[in-house]
Amino acid sequence: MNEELFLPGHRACAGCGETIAVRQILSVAGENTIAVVPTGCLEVVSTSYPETAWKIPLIHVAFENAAAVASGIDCALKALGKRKGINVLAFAGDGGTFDIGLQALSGMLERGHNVKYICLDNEAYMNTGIQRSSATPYAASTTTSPLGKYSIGESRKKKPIGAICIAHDIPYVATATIAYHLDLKKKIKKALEIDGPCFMHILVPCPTGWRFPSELTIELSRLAVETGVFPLWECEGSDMSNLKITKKVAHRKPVKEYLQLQGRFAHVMRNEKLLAEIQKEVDEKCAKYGL
Ligand SMILES: Cc1ncc(C[n+]2csc(CCOP(=O)(O)OP(=O)(O)O)c2C)c(N)n1
Ligand code: SF4
Repeated sequence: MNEELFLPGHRACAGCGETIAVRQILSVAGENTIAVVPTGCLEVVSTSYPETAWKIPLIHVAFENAAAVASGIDCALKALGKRKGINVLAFAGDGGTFDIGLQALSGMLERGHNVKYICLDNEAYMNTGIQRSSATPYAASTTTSPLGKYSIGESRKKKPIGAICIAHDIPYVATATIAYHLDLKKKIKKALEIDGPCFMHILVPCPTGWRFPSELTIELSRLAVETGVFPLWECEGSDMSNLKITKKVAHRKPVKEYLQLQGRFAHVMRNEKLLAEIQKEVDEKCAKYGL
């Protein structure tokens, strides 16, 4: 294993999935890496001036343009004749990826830059107070999709970001989560060996926003896979039929086991109809993926 490149002493909440993911990724990428980090929890907790948790070069960029700045770094390194052996990684939240950064991401993928774009998906805008994003799952209660007399929480389904990236016909798209760290690291290694754009969608549980005890972060990231809520797969090229499941689940657990540990779904536990609806949706998705 490489030396630790994301240091302790940062200001993330205990059990933050984002910081665990960054440690796992940097242990593979190594020190010849430039990180591009837009505004969001990761940037705020790890770069409070004059301190930094990062032992690699990092550029903090605006919320919407991680992919554009990473593209520029790719071009600049090429122009300087220094492109070989340097990894350019963009680390953005789901808000910075699914929503406001989507246009820049699409441009970067279309232009074919040699950037590995990593979306750390905690399923809401956590840094500014747990507002819903287009990655927020159906029925989750957030501050802008709150549970109420006439509301079940989030009313829309999660945006299929992986399929959107695959449609750009890029070399590699994959999902991962921190409980399956070997799967995650293998995928990062594979992406880094490719000369072209890659997109990694990483589920990172957030104790504060999902409302669960800090020590359950890894347990929840495992249950997301074991229940079929977040299947682990990889896909090379634009053909969705090339999608390969990297973690087969022999006996899928009921989705209730995942939801019941999270305060944002507490109301779902009291609503059998809603729970059955969510289970049905997960079953349909798993059938589609052949899980
Ligand atoms: C153009 C713009 N709009 C809004 C903001 C305020 N803002 C800063 S961080 C953030 C939320 C970040 O959410 P996400 O990308 O999901 O990352 P997380 O904090 O959840 O890791 C928002 C809305 C901003 N900095 N710039
Ligand atoms: S709010 Fe969530 S994502 Fe942000 S630092 Fe805390 S645990 Fe991490």
